[in-house]
Amino acid sequence: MTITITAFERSPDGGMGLARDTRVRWALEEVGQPYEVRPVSFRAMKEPAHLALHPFGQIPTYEEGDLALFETGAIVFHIAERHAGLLPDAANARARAMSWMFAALNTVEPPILELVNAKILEGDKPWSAERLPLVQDRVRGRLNQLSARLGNAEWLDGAFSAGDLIMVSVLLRLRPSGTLNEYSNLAAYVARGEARPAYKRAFDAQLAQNTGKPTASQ
Ligand SMILES: N[C@@H](CCC(=O)N[C@@H](CS)C(=O)NCC(=O)O)C(=O)O
Repeated sequence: MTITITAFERSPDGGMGLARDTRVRWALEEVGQPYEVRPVSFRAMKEPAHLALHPFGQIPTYEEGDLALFETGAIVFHIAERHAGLLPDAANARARAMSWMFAALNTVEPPILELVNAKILEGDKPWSAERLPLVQDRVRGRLNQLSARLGNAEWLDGAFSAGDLIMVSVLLRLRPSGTLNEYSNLAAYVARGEARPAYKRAFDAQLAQNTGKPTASQ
């Protein structure tokens, strides 16, 4: 059955891979599932046809036969459940990998998004300079904890899993700020994620879509 995802027609990041379709593409590449992409404009995202798929008018969405999903956590989990390669077989290890997926989305991503918003959406407000250090401290608080837990390990809990896929995707959003480089183990962790062939294919595909240029692997 054909899998179709939606992505920005033109991502605001110009193809840096920070839009959330990249994590879904990455998951599909990891498990070797082909997929099609339906690009949507900002206007189309808020129109009834797209709102029927995504109640909040966002990307990405995922369609497969009768099934339509939104929210990257749910989409990646669905992919990981149905195909080998992203969740361990052992029940407890599987549950722990899911803990990391939720931790990435619920505990690590919110302060990172707050930082992104503080810079992009609130940077011109008179109180912005005063607030920014507080937001940055909240991000560093989480990164300190994550860095301490990861230590010298390659991945968060044994073999690479959907938990790492989401965590690396979330941390990548920090790259433009330079904050990631303050944590050498986290920077190396993200680099390991980016070095995975499946990530590279996903990244190249979204870049090609955003620039209109095919990449070396296409
Ligand atoms: N929690 C959602 C967030 C989705 C989201 O914020 N998507 C962004 C692109 S990365 C979007 O569509 N932004 C445009 C908008 O909200 O109007 C998920 O993980 O899927």
